[in-house]
Amino acid sequence: TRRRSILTPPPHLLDWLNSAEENLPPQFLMFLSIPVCKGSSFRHLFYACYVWLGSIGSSADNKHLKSLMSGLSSMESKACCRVGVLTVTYYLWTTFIAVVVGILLVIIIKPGVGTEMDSNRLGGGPVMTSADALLDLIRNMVPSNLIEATFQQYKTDLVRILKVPRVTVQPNFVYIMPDDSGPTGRAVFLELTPPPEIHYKTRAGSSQQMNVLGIVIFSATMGLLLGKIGERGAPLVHLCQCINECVMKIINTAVWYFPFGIIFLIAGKMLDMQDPSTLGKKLGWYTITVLAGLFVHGLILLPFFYLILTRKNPFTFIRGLLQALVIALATSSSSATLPITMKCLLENCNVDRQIARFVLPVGATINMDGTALYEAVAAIFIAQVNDYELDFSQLVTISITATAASIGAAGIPQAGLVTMVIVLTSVGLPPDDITLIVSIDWVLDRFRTMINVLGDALAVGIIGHLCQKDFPRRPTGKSQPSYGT
Ligand code: DAS
Repeated sequence: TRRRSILTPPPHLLDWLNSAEENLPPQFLMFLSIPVCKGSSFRHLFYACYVWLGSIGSSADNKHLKSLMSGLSSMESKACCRVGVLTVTYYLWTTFIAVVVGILLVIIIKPGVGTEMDSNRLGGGPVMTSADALLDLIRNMVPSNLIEATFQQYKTDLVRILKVPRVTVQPNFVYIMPDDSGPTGRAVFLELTPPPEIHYKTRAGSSQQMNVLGIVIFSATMGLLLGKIGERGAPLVHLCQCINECVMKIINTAVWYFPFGIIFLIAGKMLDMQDPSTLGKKLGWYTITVLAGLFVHGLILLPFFYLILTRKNPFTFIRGLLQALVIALATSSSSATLPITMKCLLENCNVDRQIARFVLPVGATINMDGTALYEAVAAIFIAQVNDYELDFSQLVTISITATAASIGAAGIPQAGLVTMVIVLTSVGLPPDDITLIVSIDWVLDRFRTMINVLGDALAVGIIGHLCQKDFPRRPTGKSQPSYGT
């Protein structure tokens, strides 16, 4: 029998978790799993942070967070911490290397130099030093006490609306005690991510979730503990539907006008140039620089790391990932590709299920080598177009903010273009200069998404190989997986 790890919940709770995991939201699993873990506070914290990271990455697809959960809870505690620390270290290291590759290439190729942009565009505003930018980045990561005040207000409102004696606010959850009977009372969880939802057990025992407003209005039909409004809530329902219609109308109209807006933004930038005809040529060199960087990092450096660390042929492993790479190229979304990547790893690359379910969801969240490289190149390209000299400290700032921005980018199309604002503002460049590169971004996004997916998958192969000895023996006598034979 396998020695129970301190992170493994008691068997009956683990069974309940596995049975409930199909219906419950990932944050609930994290919320519930922390109290059942024993052991040192560090392990608690590590476990919670790790699962939280996975939940961000997998919230688009709950089942991957649940696979992360079951991968975690079935691992020995030492293995769990070793794999987790290795994973985060490897991801940060490869992302930083990608940024350095991008910076070196854009400095050597100089795609944006010689555009003679109207140089007085950058002056006038307050000069932001690199230190300011970095401190600003850290300050913005720390939630302001506004959130705390909001939580407090929320608690007061909830106690009033739901007519319950007590409400406990957790990050992302509000734990509502329907009566003062303590934890044995019928717990109702309120998820704070909009629209706020309530998770509860109906009399039939199945777990349901509905928008708070929906429940308060329809509670008569749901027989819930909340106040009874029923038909009297019909006007409010109609109002919500009208508001929803208006919002959709506004969004659809705005989407129709986006292409025209982009054209005029680009035209405005070209008018700032002494010789607008150079923009096309510069964009061509910029595209070559990004693609060269992605090629060097994705098909030379990452396979080299794989070869050095596992002593196996990396291209055999990559061949097993072709389906996932094609999907990444087609969809420009590493989150949408996640299930295919998992399937390729398990079926073609024969990696261990526990490792794949442990490493991949977090990689889809925090590991975007292609995006980090692209943001560093784009920021320096924009500086070159503006004839704006960057000193060494600003290059260091770009490497740090590009790494941070790639961690914050979602696995959806053109997310990297959005988070690039962080990088540009950190070195005093005008964020609206993104329009210089927006026309070519939809192409480059596909290739950087491929490298993001490739980086995550190779990490599974490498970490699985390095932590092979940590895995509990397979009771069925199945041979241990071989990584990328
Ligand atoms: N499209 C993003 C992804 O899915 C990458 C990016 O926008 O930079 O990984």
